[in-house]
Amino acid sequence: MPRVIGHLDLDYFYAQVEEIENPSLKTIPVIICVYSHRSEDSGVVSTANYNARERGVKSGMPIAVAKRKLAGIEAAFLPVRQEKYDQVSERVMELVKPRVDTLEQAGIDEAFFDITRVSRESFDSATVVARSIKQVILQDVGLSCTIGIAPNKVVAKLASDSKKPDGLTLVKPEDVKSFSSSLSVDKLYGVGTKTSEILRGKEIRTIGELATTKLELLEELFDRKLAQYLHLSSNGLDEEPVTERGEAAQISRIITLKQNSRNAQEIFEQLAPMIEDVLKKSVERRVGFRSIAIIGILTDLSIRTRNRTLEVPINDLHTLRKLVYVLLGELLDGFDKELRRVGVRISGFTSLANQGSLLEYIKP
Ligand code: DGT
Ligand code: CA
Ligand code: CA
Repeated sequence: MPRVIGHLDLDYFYAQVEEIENPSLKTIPVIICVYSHRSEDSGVVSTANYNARERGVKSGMPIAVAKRKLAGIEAAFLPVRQEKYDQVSERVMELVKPRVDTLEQAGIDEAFFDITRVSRESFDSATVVARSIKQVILQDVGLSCTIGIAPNKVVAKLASDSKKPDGLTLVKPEDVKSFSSSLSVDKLYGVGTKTSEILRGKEIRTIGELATTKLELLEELFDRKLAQYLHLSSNGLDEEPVTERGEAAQISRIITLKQNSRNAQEIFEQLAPMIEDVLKKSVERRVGFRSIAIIGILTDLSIRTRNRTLEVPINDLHTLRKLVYVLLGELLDGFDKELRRVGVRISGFTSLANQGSLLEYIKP
């Protein structure tokens, strides 16, 4: 059955969130930094607005290099505010969900959606749906985003990547081949530097070249699953469903304490309903999780976290409560100030239905 699938990606996400909170930033380079706290400028650029990108600033670049590129220019270097971006992300997903058949969050600022039914299989109605999604996100949270619409996830992602920011690109079934054939192979969802290097070794640079490469050759270069995926996806074929399962990258709840405190028992009592809450959400999604974090906001508003990643996923309240209690103790050991707010976050989800998914298997 033909499908109508979308991929939505928020534009320069962390930096844009800072811009909407403080509009005076819109006219200057904004660089969101992950400080490693080893020395003043040690750390890397998480993302930057387009003003900064035009001056050569890129994600992953050392902060010191970005500073050099912007020497003499008024620019804002801001620390990552994860909790804030998580909240905005959650809100965006809430806005999109009722407008689509199925929503699958694929990262903090992106999601796949299936609109086969709401668009009645028509790419013209799909345009209307996509515009309304862009509109509601802009009106409600103030963010611009980019959407790609295509017959499947792989091509929808190629479509959204093809024109940013504030893009809307439709690739109808009959245009899939002409749209993708000249694109570089590393644009394919799941193809990282390692895979594309191996392909380059065989003079396969574009998706079109990959599409005409014999499956047997690909099977000599890669394991079978990856070879098949490369063969099909380069030919514009992808049956991967949009699933709500494995939805968000993380689930978190945070509260403000009735009064500032550093008494573990007292804090834990107030945190307990939040622990139950995140667990309930993971149960609803039918996922287990491997990472557990506790987040503390101190009286001076600085943020501290402690986390633990387990070998095996868990999904029971008893274990989660025990771990959170241990983490809370470790968190409090790290400073002498009182806590003002405290939260719990789980991530590293794995499906309990345990259906092996190709795209899970080859994480980009
Ligand atoms: P875009 O989509 O090109 O307009 O720009 P972004 O910033 O939304 O980029 P995207 O979608 O790849 O990533 C979403 C957010 O994830 C981004 O706002 C910050 C964070 N992020 C992306 N790349 C990196 C990275 O290399 N390091 C760190 N720490 N964070 C990153
Ligand atoms: Ca983005
Ligand atoms: Ca993204």
